[in-house]
Amino acid sequence: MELLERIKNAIIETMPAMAKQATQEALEKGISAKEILNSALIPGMDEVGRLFREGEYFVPEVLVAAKAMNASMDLIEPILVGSGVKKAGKVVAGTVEGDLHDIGKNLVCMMLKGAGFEIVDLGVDVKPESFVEATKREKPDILVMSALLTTTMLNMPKVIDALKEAGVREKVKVLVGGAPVSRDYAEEIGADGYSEDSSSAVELARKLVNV
Ligand code: B12
Repeated sequence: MELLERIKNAIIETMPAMAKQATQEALEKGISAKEILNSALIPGMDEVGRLFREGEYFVPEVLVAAKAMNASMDLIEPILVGSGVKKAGKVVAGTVEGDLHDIGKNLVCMMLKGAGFEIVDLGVDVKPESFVEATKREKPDILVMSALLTTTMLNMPKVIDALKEAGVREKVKVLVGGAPVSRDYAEEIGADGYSEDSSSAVELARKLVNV
């Protein structure tokens, strides 16, 4: 579909205004928000990742590509999230300390919100003590942690330890994810769940709170 290609290319070519316009047109033509996400935004960002890995793109290009993805996500979020869904549970979410990547975490939050979860988003670079404070304050059913760097995923077990020290580990289910995180790693650090993408995160979250 030409419009999906245009959205994807707007991300790859780092053009936020074009991404927004093409997304608007796609929605008006009846292309679903889910299709825009899965067939244009995610493949577009994957390609940006490849160009970055191969040294063709540098951080500034990736940042503008992320802006383009967000410009499109702003339009599809209200549709994915829907309205009037009954509350499935409460989630506190954040990207772990030292890590500024938030696109994946935001997608997971968006999908969970769409499935009826109430989201308290702590943002990026979240210290273990901030996860603990939020767990005590908000009393969530699920704590979502995201990490995109092999170095920062090592901060996930620190959060779990801090929850234990504060005596709240048993009060919340811990769900981890992000590109470098694996099922084995999740098990190793004692998380309650791992999933590789935002759609399966919803299924898992539902299971964890018995919805
Ligand atoms: C965009 C991006 C950036 C942007 C981030 C903008 C933003 N607002 O997020 C900027 C430019 C800031 C950036 C900076 C850096 N980046 Co960067 N970045 C990327 C890039 C290209 C895309 C990441 C992304 O958004 N993907 C799209 C989303 C949708 O995918 P996702 O995050 O994986 O999330 C999905 C799943 O993982 C899962 N998920 C995510 N979180 C969670 C949580 C739970 C609980 C669950 C269940 C699921 C889940 O669901 C999501 C949707 O399906 C990746 C390459 C890549 N292809 O991954 C590199 C990449 C992650 N970055 C990398 C690096 C090295 C850096 C820098 C160190 C570069 C530098 N030299 O400065 C800095 C670090 C900054 C910091 N301290 O965090 C490396 C990491 C290497 C490693 N193994 O550690 C990568 C892999 C690129 C590479 N191959 O070299 N980056």
